[in-house]
Amino acid sequence: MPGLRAPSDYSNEPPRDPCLIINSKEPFNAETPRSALVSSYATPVDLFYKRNHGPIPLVDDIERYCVSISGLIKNPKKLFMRDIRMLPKYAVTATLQCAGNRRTAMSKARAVRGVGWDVSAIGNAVWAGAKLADVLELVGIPKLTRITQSGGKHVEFVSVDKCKEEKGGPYKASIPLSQATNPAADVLLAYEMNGETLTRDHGYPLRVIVPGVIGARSVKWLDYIDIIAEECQGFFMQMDYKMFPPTVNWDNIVWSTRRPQMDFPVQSAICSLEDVNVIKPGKVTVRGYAVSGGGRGIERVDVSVDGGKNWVEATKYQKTGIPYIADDIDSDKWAWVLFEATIDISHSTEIVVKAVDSAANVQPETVDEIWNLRGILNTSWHRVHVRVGHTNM
Ligand SMILES: Nc1nc2c(c(=O)[nH]1)N[C@H]1C(S)=C(S)[C@@H](COP(=O)(O)O)O[C@H]1N2
Ligand SMILES: [Mo]
Repeated sequence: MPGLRAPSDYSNEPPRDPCLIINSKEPFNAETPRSALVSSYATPVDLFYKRNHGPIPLVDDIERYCVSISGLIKNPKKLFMRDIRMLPKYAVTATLQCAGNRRTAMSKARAVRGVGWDVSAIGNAVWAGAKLADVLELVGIPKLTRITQSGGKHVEFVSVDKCKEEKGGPYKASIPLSQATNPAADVLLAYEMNGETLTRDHGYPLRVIVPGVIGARSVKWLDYIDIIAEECQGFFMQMDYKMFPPTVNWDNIVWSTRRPQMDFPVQSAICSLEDVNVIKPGKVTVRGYAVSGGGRGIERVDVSVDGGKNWVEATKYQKTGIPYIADDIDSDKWAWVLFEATIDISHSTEIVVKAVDSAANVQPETVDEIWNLRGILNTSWHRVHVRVGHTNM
């Protein structure tokens, strides 16, 4: 691993913003405060959630850093940063969401295993770098290839970080070759986030961004790429990040019966309010985010002020002053929409949000029907409680 090194302890961690809400220190897992999450369309890098499985890698010498591409291809190659920077640079606005987002709420229904997260294991950023489809062309794989002549069907991304789940080995994941070689899928080898060089926490010097797919497949600190016949057999593909039915528990689980989760489902959350709030009676503006996977836009965001009996439609936007329309030429298809609804509140109640995506997929009403032992993909209606208090009390 020339130029890129993984420490075996936590004495070399980067500095971090004190406003982050820390869910675990080692490895470092932290999320954005709710109110900060929706104060900008692109999430500031310092406040963007950080999801790690080991100590943060270091670059000793960026000149020596390179990514090797080998496996089931004829001409393996080593690519240095200058080779990757020589390719056309694309900027893709994409929301990254951890499959464990909103896990804490799911664990309240029934215990689950995993790091607890509130509603901010998600962020939206402008990622810039080379398209993976262009990179793979450099090693002789044409655009829109499903299988290489030597039988390669998946693209595996391997990092250097030491993860205990991998028994001290590196984090890895794969995506299908057909997606990797499809320029329209916008899979990037990114070296910039929001116009600046990637920071160590987010994968410096180079990371994968797989838009529309759970965060776990966007491998940080890329070391090498392997073209393989079957999907990656790593822990995070085969023993984690799979959606099991509520009947499966730790005694009867058979991991091989389910596929690794890829696209994320439709999701939304209220961010301008905490779980329990005391407010004055009158007008309240409710703000939050809504996003779906696979490049599906958001068709509608519904807000209820009576626990889900009656609904009003929220206003959606991506750019200020331009109304958002799903699948419109101006919409960022991989990115979230922010929403806003001003409602009148006269008594204590429950405010609820749910979104509908462009394929008319909806969110489930409660966690019960989607509960799973790893606590992933909690996309149930998001609810907050408001208690109306009077100032002269
Ligand atoms: N090398 C490496 N890549 C990784 C991870 C990791 O622990 N190691 N975590 C994954 C998970 S589960 C998520 S949700 C995203 C988080 O990216 P972020 O920390 O930039 O927000 O990175 C993914 N890529
Ligand atoms: Mo994740």
